[in-house]
Amino acid sequence: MKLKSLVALLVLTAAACGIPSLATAEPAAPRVIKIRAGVENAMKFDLASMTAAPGESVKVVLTNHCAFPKNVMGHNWVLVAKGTDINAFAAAAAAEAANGYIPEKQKSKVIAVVGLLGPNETGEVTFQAPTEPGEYPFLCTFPAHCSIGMKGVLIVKK
Ligand SMILES: [Cu+2]
Repeated sequence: MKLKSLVALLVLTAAACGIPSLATAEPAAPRVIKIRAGVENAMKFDLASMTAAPGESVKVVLTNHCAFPKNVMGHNWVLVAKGTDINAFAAAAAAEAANGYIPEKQKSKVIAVVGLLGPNETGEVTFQAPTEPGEYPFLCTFPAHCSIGMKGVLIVKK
């Protein structure tokens, strides 16, 4: 009895102080989307299209199945703003190995990145899908991979 009233008092106090209860403070767990890169050493992702609701919390987990060393055939995953010219983006990225192939001057177009991975490495990124519906391209920015087809699209729709 005493414990119950103590708990009730604490809950009331928390509410009075504007402290959110645990249930509302806990953010929703992100939805996990697994992508495999470089299966059978092909320069592509095994997922060319994915969908998300506007503002949805998403976790992309990228695994590199390619056998070649990172500096020879690394793979990353870069999600960019709607309307980005990905060929121009990839061309600019190719010269920026020191930045993990993220073009410094086009950083503002980047929504989410899983950094460059070597063989059998896994990386992840958690982000909020854009709130504006539309098609958001993603690509691998390792030199030449995008032009060979290592790209896809995130479709944001209600
Ligand atoms: Cu790649």
